[in-house]
Amino acid sequence: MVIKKYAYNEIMRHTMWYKEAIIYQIYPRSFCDSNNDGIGDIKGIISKLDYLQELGVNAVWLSPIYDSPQEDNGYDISDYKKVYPPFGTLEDMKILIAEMHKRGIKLIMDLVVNHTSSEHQWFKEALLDPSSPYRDYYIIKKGRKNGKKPPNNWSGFFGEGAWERIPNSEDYYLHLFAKGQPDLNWENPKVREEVKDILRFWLEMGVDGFRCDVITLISKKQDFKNRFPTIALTGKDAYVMGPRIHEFLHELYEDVYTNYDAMTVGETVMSSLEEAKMLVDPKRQELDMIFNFDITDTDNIMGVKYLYRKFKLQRMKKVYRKWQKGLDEINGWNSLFLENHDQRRLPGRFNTNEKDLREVSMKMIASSYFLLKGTPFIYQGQEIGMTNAHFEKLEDYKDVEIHNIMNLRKHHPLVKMIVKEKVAYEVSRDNARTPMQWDDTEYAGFSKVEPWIKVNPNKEYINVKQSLESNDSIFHYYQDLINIKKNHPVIKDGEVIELFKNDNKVYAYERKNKDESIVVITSFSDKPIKRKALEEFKDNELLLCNYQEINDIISLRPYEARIYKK
Ligand code: ISL
Ligand code: CA
Repeated sequence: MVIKKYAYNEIMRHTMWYKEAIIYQIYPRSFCDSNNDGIGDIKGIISKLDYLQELGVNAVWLSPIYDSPQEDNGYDISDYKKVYPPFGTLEDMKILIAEMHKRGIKLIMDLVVNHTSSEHQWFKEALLDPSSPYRDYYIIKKGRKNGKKPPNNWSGFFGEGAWERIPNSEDYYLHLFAKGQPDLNWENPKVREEVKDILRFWLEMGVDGFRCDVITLISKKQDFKNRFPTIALTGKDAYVMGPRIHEFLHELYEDVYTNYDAMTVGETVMSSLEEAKMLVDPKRQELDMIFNFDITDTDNIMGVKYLYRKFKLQRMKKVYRKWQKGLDEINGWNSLFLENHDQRRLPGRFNTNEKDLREVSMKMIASSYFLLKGTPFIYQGQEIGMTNAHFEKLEDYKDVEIHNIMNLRKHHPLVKMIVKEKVAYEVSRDNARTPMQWDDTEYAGFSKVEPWIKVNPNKEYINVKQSLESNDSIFHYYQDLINIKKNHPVIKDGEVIELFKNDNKVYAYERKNKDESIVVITSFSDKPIKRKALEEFKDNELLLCNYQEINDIISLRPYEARIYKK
């Protein structure tokens, strides 16, 4: 839908629908396979829209469906205006959008424009002919020592150097991710025009917004000098939050987003709160929301997921406190998430339980983040408590990232010492990418043939069919949380007041405005605990609890969660 172009200071360009959104993330390769070739597809998604409607979500973030050689499962795009054929066609996308809109569900596309695939026509032309105008679409520099060494010492995200030599030349191209993902040169105005053209193409088709992949990496310091070597990501001070990031984002906003009722959420790898505030300050018109990873880094060291550290609830509380308050100060909006396609699954993480207390602890952790201020996200399978894959053989893992890291371990004793094999498996992104478990049949109802990645054998008892049948399933608990969010405006705009602040086991908060107050109490303890202060709630209405009933007001059973209306 095209709406009128708003003036610069009219920040109501948006209906700000994203503040009412509950967003479900779909990883298309693993969601539902309609034609039984082992790979999920768009028609498969269409067949499950009623399920999403039943859950109650009103927006979907769809991981990339564009044409791609799939070196990084679609985060390597070879044609932005074509659908990856095994996923379907543009016609299927139009049907998907129409069917979603019919059900009151908006569609947010993944926008991957820090890099393209090396199979993109632009890159092919750039390599074929050094005088091609496409050469300047990428970051191509002469190597040192007549091309024997890369232009500088930067390293990328998948455990490799960030440069790849162009065959038969002294030149190298920059790739912060896999070799097949050359970085685009945003300094070139033509590249920015191409991006705008892609955005308009999809907005005209009716999509409602974009999740902007690694958007904080698009501007690079232009000196391309060596940087101080670090264990991971040498050069990050030159390529994270580069000098022109704000200018580039505002340019997209001005030239494209102002014409549509679209929202943007940026994946802001490694940006500080101060930087994030600039990105989402509505007055600056850059992004509407960002994904920050401080919460998912509470169980690792320095943001390196292979360096596991024991989870402490206080650390998590501190992060929530910091971001809830921080963004409020500038009227910015938070995103709330615990899982996505790059993260390990929740059961067993953050002190929760993967075994007998899985259900109750999943409901607890759901309550802990869902009703904070911001837009909650649910990653496919999270709503039924899907778990890590626990594959024992490397060959069962498919992600380029884990294969790179295991390869590095083979050749570098230091990496081998630092990254434990078991940890590498536990944090592998494939844990989130096993087929969605629809039922307990051989391939979990995802497909009738063997899927591209193995099904988790626990589909026997963790699956959608069972979750829909059982009244007290995790699915129904999410449904209840969604209803609370929808029916109580205080969850959208109320203040966030932290309770039990110094408690090492209980995370609790109140959402409060002039009309109402809702209190969320969650115990991260796997043992029963008593808290006298709970006495205060004895006359309050209990909106939701992850146990049948409350016998003793001051006793919290393992992982108990309560939501009161005050
Ligand atoms: O997944 C990570 C580490 O295991 C992250 O560092 C991740 O690479 C980073 O958050 C960027 O992620 C995004 O861009 C990547 C893609 O592989 C991820 O799937 C995507 O979410 C490159 O496009
Ligand atoms: Ca298929």
